[in-house]
Formats: sequence, structure tokens, C-alpha cells
Amino acid sequence: MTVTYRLDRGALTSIAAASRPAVAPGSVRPGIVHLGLGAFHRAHQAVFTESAVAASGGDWGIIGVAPRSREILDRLRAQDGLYSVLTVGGGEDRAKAVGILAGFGHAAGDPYGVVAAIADPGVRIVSMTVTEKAYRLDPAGRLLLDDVLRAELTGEAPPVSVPALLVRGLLRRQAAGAGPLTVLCCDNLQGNGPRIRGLVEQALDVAGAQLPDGVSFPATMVDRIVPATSADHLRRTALALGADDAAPVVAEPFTQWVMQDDFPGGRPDWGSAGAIFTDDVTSWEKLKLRTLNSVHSACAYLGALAGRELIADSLELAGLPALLRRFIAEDIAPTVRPPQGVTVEGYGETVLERFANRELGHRNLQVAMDGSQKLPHRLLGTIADRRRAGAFPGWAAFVLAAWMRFARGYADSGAALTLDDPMADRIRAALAAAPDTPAGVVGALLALDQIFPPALAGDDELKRELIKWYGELERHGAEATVRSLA
Ligand code: CS2
Repeated sequence: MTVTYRLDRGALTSIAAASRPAVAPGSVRPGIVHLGLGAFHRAHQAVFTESAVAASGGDWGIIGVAPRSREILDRLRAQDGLYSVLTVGGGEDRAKAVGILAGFGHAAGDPYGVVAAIADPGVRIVSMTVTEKAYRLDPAGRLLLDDVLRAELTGEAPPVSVPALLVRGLLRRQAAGAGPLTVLCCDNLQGNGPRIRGLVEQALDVAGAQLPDGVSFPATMVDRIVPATSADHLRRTALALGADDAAPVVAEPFTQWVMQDDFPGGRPDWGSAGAIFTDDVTSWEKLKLRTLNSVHSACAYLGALAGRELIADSLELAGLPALLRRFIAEDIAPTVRPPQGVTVEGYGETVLERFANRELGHRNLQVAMDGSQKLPHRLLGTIADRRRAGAFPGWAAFVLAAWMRFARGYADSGAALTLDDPMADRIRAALAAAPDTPAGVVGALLALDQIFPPALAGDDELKRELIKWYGELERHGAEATVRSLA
């Protein structure tokens, strides 16, 4: 007879020792509030934190806050906060349960509960993985204020958004004398620490307040490929774990965390878990955003246009790896000063190997979403830097043209590609008002000033190249265009 356990505290004695969490669930008092309980946090910072506590102790349990949907909270609560990380690729599947979640919050349902958690003196770090769009910043770092956000910031409406949760939490903390706090942004934003400090200062200003003393905003670079969990991953987790888990996350073996060591209220011993502390986070961050993330986007847009489902499938398009290597060497490398001992080209090779991990089942459409928010951080800086240096980044322009072609909303086969982007309505409206020609589409999109800075929007040579590549992609399709460039 086979007995199927459901992952919860009671099941832990029945699963293999290697799959048990490194800390007993519920045994670590909370010290971190984390906004954004998605798969990435659970496969990255939560895992680092659990190993750090297992190695060196400390009250660093994590209160996981779900911004909108409460589905994940219900699943995790039913499992005593436990979930597992399924590591795939490079051999056998490995499942390991994680027990570091010490409580839950729900921003949409109980925002004041989240504010109270941030103001708790036991909490010394508020970390975040909420994706680019949740910060409501334009590419220049200005807060995009509307009436709803203004009301949230001034206290007239419940603080549901990320800027409002931070502002109300910080002010309540200050009033309670709860001690120093670190705000740790773990999203793929260029200069994430200073950018979030700028956001909090602007948002506090709207609330008529100033940044309290003892709050730090270290810069970080986070890296692990963590796709959406599929039905196949659920099945494989059950097999590898020996128990059913309704909330597993799937990840590649690689994981990396680089950050500035600026934690006035203390921090877990993340170094014992492999995190790197340095004052030069910028080099790592720029290397990762401009190489890994922009190459990811290139695979996603070109692959989606060519009708390929997975990132790993895109890499099998004839000529694409060669094209990406030239993009890295000729356009990206001259704009990045990599950390000591690393070359941009060498780093690029490891990225291409990681992307080829088919077991991840990472869908092109997942990486393709939110292009308006992602491209300024991962691609437009490369183009702007090369233009300033008097050079023309042809490969980067080709990738940008692929996003523009993707934004038209259909694949090369004519099948619909629904634009999943917070600016989707504005993008569609701009396209509807312009002639449906390469020049019309490129002109309409370049004019979106929440995406393109004036220097790029007014760059005639760039515009000409984009029109040329857009036309090629439209006429021949992504697959044939890539093949012809190789
Ligand atoms: C990806 C990232 O979805 C995306 O835009 O490029 O989520 C990527 O997988 C991570 O940054 C890897 O660390």
C-alpha cells in the first residue's frame, strides 16, 4: 500500500532526511517582513535565510506578505507554512522543504496588519520582490503619482500599494521607536537600493514627512531562474519529496546574491549561505541586468514571434546563440565593467548554458511580460551608453525592434500574442492611432515617454535602424531573420 502524505509539520518525519527543512517550522521568531511571496522569493532569499539561521542562529523568521491574491497564503497556511524547492537540471530532481516562513500578511485584505508587522520592533529588515511595476517609478526614478496613491500616502485610503506600505510602516515604526530598519529591494531594477530610497523620500514628502533616522537601503543583485510552477513540476515534486506539496517552487541549481553590507538593525549570516558582500554591487548588477536579463528578453520576444514555447526552444532557433554572443560581445561588453575575475563574454556563456535548461519549462511568454517596465533597466541603458560613446549598437536595436514587433500582438503565424504589460492599454492606443507601417509603429512606441528617455526617442539613426529591423521581422518572420543574420 502506498501512503500519500501532504506536506505539513506532521509529514516531516516521513520524508527523507535530505528533504527536511534545515529549521523546524515555527521555531524561528520573525525578524524580516517580505513583500511579495511569489516563487522567486521562496526559491532565493528564503533559502539563503534558512541556511543562515541553521548555520548561525538568529531571530530571522520571515513574515511573507502576499500583495493581491490570497491563494498562496491559503495553500501555505494549510501546510504549516512549509513548501519545497524542486531543483531541476544537471541530474536528478531534488526537493527540499523550507521552514523559515514564520507568519503571513495580505496587503490587499489587511494592509494595516502589514503596517503593524513592519512597525514591530522585532522586525529589522523589510525586503521586497514585487516586480518592477509595483514601485510606480518612471525610468528617471520619479514616482508616478495618481489620486489613489496620493490618498494612500496621506492616510486617507488604506495603504495597499508598495510605496504606501513602506511609508505608513516607516512612520508607524518611528512613532513607536521601534529601532533601525533595512529596506532591501530584491527586484531587477538598476541601482535598486538608491532608487528605492528615492521612492521612499518622494512618497514621504507627499505624506508631509521625512525619512526617519536609521533606515538603510542597500543595493542588491539577486539571481536564480525560477519559472512558474507547472502541473509537471507538481508531480515531480511529489515524487522527489515523497509527499504532496500544493505550493512548491521550481528552480535551477544556480543561485547568487550580492549585496552591500549596510544593515543598521543587523542581518542573518547570509555569507555562510554563499551570499557575497561588497561595496561594488553596481558592477554585478549591471553585468546581470544587461547580460542575463536582456538576453532573456531577446530569447523571449524572438522565440514568441517564431512560435516557440520555451526559452530553451528559442535557443534552438538556427543562428540565435551566435547572434546573442555578438550582442553580448559587441554591444553589452563595452558598457559594463565586470567585477574582478569575471569577463562579460565568459559570464554570457554561463547564461546561455543556464537558459538551455529545458527541465525548467520556462515559458517565453512569462519572460516577455511587462516589457515596458523591464526594458529600461536591461536594454535601453546599453543603447544609450553606446550612442553616447558615438557607436551604434545594432544587435541591441534588433532586440528592441523584436519587442516592438511583439507589442503588435500577434506571432509570425498570425496567432494572437496577448500583451501582458501594465502599459498595455497605452501601447495599444498609441498603435491604433498610428499607421500600421514599420515607421508608424516604431514612431508611436518611441514616443511613449514613460519607457523611452528623450535622448533615445529623438535619435534619428536609432529610429531608422528600428524601422529597418521591424520591417525585416514583419516581412520574413523572426526565425528567417535570425537565420539570415547568423
Ligand atoms: C527574467 C528574470 O522574467 C524575467 O524577466 O529575465 O526573472 C530572470 O529569470 C531572473 O532575473 C534570473 O535571476
